[in-house]
Amino acid sequence: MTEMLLKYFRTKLQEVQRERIYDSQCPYCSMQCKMQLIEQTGISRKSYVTVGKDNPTSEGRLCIKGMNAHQHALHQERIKYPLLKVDGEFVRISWKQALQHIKEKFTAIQAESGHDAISIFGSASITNEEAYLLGKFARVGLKTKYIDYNGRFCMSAAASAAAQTFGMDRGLTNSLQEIPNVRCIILSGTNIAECQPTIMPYFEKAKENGAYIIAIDPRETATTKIADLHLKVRPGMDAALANGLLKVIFEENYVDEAFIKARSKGFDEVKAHISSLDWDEIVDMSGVPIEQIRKAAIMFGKEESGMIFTARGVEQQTNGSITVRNFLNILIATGKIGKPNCGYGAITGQGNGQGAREHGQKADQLPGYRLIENEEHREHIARVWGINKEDLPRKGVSAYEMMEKVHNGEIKAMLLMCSNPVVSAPNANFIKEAIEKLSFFVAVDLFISETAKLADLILPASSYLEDEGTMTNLEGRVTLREASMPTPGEAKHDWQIICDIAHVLGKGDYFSYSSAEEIFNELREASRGGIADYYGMTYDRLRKEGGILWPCPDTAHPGTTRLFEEAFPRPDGKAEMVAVSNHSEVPKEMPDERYPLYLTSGRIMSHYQTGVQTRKSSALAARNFESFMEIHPETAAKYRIQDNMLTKIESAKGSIIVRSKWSNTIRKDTVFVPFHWSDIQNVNLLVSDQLDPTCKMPGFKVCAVKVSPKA
Ligand SMILES: Nc1nc2c(c(=O)[nH]1)N[C@H]1C(S)=C(S)[C@@H](COP(=O)(O)OP(=O)(O)OC[C@H]3O[C@@H](n4cnc5c(=O)[nH]c(N)nc54)[C@H](O)[C@@H]3O)O[C@H]1N2
Ligand SMILES: Nc1nc2c(c(=O)[nH]1)N[C@H]1C(S)=C(S)[C@@H](COP(=O)(O)OP(=O)(O)OC[C@H]3O[C@@H](n4cnc5c(=O)[nH]c(N)nc54)[C@H](O)[C@@H]3O)O[C@H]1N2
Ligand code: SF4
Ligand SMILES: [Mo]
Repeated sequence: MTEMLLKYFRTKLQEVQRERIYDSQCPYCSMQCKMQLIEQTGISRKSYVTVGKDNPTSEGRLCIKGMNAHQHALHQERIKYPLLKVDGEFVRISWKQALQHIKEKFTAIQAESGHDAISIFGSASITNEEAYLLGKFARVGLKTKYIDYNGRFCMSAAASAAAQTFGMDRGLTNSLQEIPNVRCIILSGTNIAECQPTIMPYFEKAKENGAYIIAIDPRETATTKIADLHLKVRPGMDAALANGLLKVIFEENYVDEAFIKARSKGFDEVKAHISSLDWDEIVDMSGVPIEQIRKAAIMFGKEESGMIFTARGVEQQTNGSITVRNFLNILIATGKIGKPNCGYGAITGQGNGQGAREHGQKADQLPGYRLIENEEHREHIARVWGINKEDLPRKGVSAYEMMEKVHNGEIKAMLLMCSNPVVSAPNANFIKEAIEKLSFFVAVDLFISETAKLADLILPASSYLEDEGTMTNLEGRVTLREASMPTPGEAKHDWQIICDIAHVLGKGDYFSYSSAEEIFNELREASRGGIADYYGMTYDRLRKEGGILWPCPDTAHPGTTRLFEEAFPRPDGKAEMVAVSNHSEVPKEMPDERYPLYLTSGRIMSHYQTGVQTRKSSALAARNFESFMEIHPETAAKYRIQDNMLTKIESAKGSIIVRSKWSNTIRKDTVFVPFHWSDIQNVNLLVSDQLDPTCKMPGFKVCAVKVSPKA
């Protein structure tokens, strides 16, 4: 008996001590912090803890989201089997049945309505290999021109601005290591303290070194608190504010004549345009006092080095791309680009926000940042894919426009991978209506999201702990996410799902990969010679070197840390300045008598995007379990809204109900609501359908609303 008991306890003790470590990278933001999940098997249960791992970008740090990410990945509500909707209920089916069903539906729809009747909606949260494969699957597997992705709602304005001005779009033109040495930093419409928290030490070090930091945001945030000067811009008016900054820079002669002459064009037109602008209009439109504009411009102009960072506050506007170009005008005029400690950063959003916009998920793109309408580019990709150039579809339309085509019946089926547009797309009522009209809708997700709920078929995908592949972080550094945890139930990797569908559609020969690395090796060839050239990278190198910054054209190339030192990648080697009107493409729906306030939207530290993942994480959900509306007490008093009160917010498109939160530091004409909650709290029920004409970014950050106590 004693012997048996001893044996029992000995075995149990061994169980307690059993520990497994899984390497991965955080599934959330563009910092792509490296991490390890430690699994300890106890007597009756397993316990988990996530710790950071050293790497050149986050240097071992993690934020609260990363530390708790495993809670959603290991959540019991993960989908584990394909689910088919039968009489309004989801029932478990086998993969064989699911794939057969897709084959029948896709084949019938294309036979009746043509190749373009099927669309693909992708994501910047999947790996480079998967983003690449999804683009290939659209063009080769389905032969449809209709593919676009959630990155359209995220990075498209900054991407098109940098491509136009510099000839190349890589989020950061410099490495993060330079930030501590920058003398003056402008942070416009970026809340890094809550959205990329592990980047903060770079900026804190700059401050310790004496840098002057200027923040531009209609409200106070954890980021504006580190600034020496906070310009509380009127929502949507950054273009006018940047014109004001340029006006001071010209008037005080902080221009770098030699740089302008040698490295840019368009300067004279910009200078003439700026001198024609009236100060009263700039101050009136931007809502920022002239003394503050002067102070900011002088500080930026006089320092020997400076960097400008923008994020969605500036970019998610109906004039987002031209506004970013106006901030780039400031860099060029002062010669603060292509030099040490000088440059631009569009702070990337999603984990693979950078890589996913380089390899062909965008309606007009092919891998390596090639263009689908460029004959040479088509030829290169057709060769790599082993098809005729003529068989490559032409360019399609942007994400929101695709939804319009779904709504009007032109597009009849959709394969959605890793996005939740019912909550994240503007004009959410319309989006839901559109999706409900699809005759066949397949969603690939980890959970039954608000959008997946509308699907005819849901396919279970694997998470960041399970799915190996590369992710390109906010620096433009390609990193290898090692992930090896077994997938739950019958879940598969996104790339495997794409290959399986291609096989049943008879296109298996083009999609016969047995690992993510094999796909990467094809991607390297496809990107070779393109702007985003990954050819010189291998999994081995990425492992050994802790990531490589593109372009990296050959295997001996070390990668590129600072861009534009010699020339800009445009035909004449010069950056292109452009004159920007204060009025260009401002939103049609501005506050008026009926809807007197500006509504802007964004993020808080503890939740991610539409919240499907973070709301499943108990530690994160506990911090913020419902949405809210930030409002100035004086404004609140005007509309009889007390603190902590359920409030109705209405726009021309719809209405929502959230709790009020008084804040003395937000502009009095503006309210703010995060977009992490759905249904009655879904802020996108209010947002209009107006798009930036250049990049088709929706104007998420400006909407005219009225507020009242909930009846
Ligand atoms: N915690 C958290 N982190 C995230 C995410 C998340 O959901 N949660 N998402 C990730 C993704 S995909 C993205 S894109 C990034 C987004 O990162 P950010 O762009 O930094 O985040 P947002 O909160 O959307 O907007 C930034 C700021 O813009 C301000 N703003 C609003 N309107 C204007 C305006 O007209 N002009 C100016 N200058 N500022 C304005 C808002 O008040 C807000 O503080 O974050 C990434 N990281
Ligand atoms: N009002 C307003 N709206 C906005 C914004 C804003 O600031 N204001 N920001 C916009 C921005 S910047 C962005 S990026 C978008 C984001 O919008 P979405 O992409 O729609 O948001 P997510 O919540 O990230 O949705 C990701 C979905 O994919 C699932 N998922 C996660 N990992 C995987 C995976 O590996 N494979 C698969 N197949 N599925 C997975 C998740 O469970 C979730 O359902 O929202 C945009 N919408
Ligand atoms: S959310 Fe971003 S900053 Fe936080 S741990 Fe994840 S990758 Fe790092
Ligand atoms: Mo984003």
